[in-house]
Amino acid sequence: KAVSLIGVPTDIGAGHRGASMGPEALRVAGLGEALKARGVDVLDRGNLAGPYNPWLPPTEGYRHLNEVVAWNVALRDAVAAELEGGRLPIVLGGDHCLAIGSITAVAAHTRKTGRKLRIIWLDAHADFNTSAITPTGNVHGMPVSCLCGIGPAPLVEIGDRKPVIDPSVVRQIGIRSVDEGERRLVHDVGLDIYDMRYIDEVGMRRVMEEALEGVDADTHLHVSFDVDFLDPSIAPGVGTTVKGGPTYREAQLVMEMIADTGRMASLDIVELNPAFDKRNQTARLAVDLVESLFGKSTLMRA
Ligand code: DIR
Ligand code: MN
Ligand code: MN
Ligand code: MN
Repeated sequence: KAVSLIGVPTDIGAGHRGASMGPEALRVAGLGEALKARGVDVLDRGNLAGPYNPWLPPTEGYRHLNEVVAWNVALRDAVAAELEGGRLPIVLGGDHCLAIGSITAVAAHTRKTGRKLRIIWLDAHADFNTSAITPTGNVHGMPVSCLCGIGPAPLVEIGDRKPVIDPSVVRQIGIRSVDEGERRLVHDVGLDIYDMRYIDEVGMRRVMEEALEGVDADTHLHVSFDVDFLDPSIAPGVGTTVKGGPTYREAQLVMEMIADTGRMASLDIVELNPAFDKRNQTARLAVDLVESLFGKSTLMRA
């Protein structure tokens, strides 16, 4: 198994500064070493470059749209190159607007190779806002809608096809914060959302069985891991904490069940914000969970 780490040090789409320090925090927490210890061939490609965050108010419903586009074009090309070379890209964010570039490359790759795409979106938020309904103008609240073809031209036309994906390939897990207009939109689009209430009612095991249903040998599984998915009591190092998230054990089960499919072929780790963290504990937790994503388990599996 060969992976490439791609650092994307920006907070261009976020509402707080500091996610730009995420890539280094993950390295300091030992992400590369942990994967190597699992027998993974790890190449750290270093960090991509892009525009500085000008920290401006929204214009026409978006903050820093041009800069968001520039970072995502760079990431799209970097992820495409890794997939082309047969390596699994791990995007070290950076805020979640970066999923636009990452998944654009992944979707194009699956079309070229004739594989089915499934996206597991781990998040407290649905990230399905538009300029008309966003309460903030922050593009990290819009990547899923943009990928589904709802958004500004330079973002919805970033791929070889518009829309980049169909909403039916997405499964969102851990959701507990959806904005007013966003609630209507995800309902109309029919987005498959396993919110915290559903997780409470049926349990994480069944949620993951449902979310992974139909994943087979022809599936490219992309995991977009927004660290604010986790309960803030164990993961304080994010800009937008929302109480009532998955516990440590629930999160481990998510990762373990994804690993069991053997189909994960690309991964984003986003929204880690060391400015809100304590002794890098959230980055270390993220590394712990990524080890499980790559097959770490207590006992040998039958
Ligand atoms: C909020 C916060 N829904 C917004 N979004 C996210 O600004 O659109 N926080 N993604 O991480
Ligand atoms: Mn491939
Ligand atoms: Mn989030
Ligand atoms: Mn997110």
